[in-house]
Amino acid sequence: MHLYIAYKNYSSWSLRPWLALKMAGIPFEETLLTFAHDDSLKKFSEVHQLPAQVPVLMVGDWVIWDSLAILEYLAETYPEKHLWPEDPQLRALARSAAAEMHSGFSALRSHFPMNCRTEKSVAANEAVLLDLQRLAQIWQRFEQAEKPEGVFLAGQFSNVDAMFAPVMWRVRNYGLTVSPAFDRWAQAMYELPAMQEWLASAREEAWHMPAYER
Ligand SMILES: N[C@@H](CCC(=O)N[C@@H](CS)C(=O)NCC(=O)O)C(=O)O
Repeated sequence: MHLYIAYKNYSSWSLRPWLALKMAGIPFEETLLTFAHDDSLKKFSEVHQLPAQVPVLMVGDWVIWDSLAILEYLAETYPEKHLWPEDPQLRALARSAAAEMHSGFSALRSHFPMNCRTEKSVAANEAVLLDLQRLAQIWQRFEQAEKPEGVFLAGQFSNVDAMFAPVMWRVRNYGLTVSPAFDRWAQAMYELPAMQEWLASAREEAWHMPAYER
């Protein structure tokens, strides 16, 4: 199993399946393709007839593209890893939130690009404040749900935490405010050895992308 990703410092979509694989302890190889510093992603996408985007998971000679599709594949292929919650209601809640992350939060995503290395205080505009309020609502809904013990959204770590992982970097690194429940989750996510491993790699990268710097 081979995961293709982009810059660890900047590529929020790459982080999601990478973190799920690490947290589940599923062995995989990884290759970093860049899209602003050479044509490795372009060439890869041409060979495999894909959009020039990562993440992409290769399993043998077949291919799964798109972060959420990869997370679904992992959950199906490794049911013993419980990458979605077992309880159907909690699973539906986790999937709803993951899908909302996948298709929404455009203000937060565009105004506060993930940048693991940066740490600065940046004020949120009206549209971003609405996204932050929506995050607080989601966190409250998980707080009120019946779920197993644990610090993650659905108790134990699951795909919904992977989907929101880049939001932790955005909120933390730009000094944004969501809610105390979000802060508890964010601290637990930050302390994960896998997240620290990602951060260490991001810090080692020499690539610099002005469009992702605030
Ligand atoms: N919907 C896709 C989005 C993937 C995506 O936008 N990936 C970015 C990296 S974070 C990318 O490959 N960008 C290439 C480019 O901008 O040229 C997914 O969820 O996997």
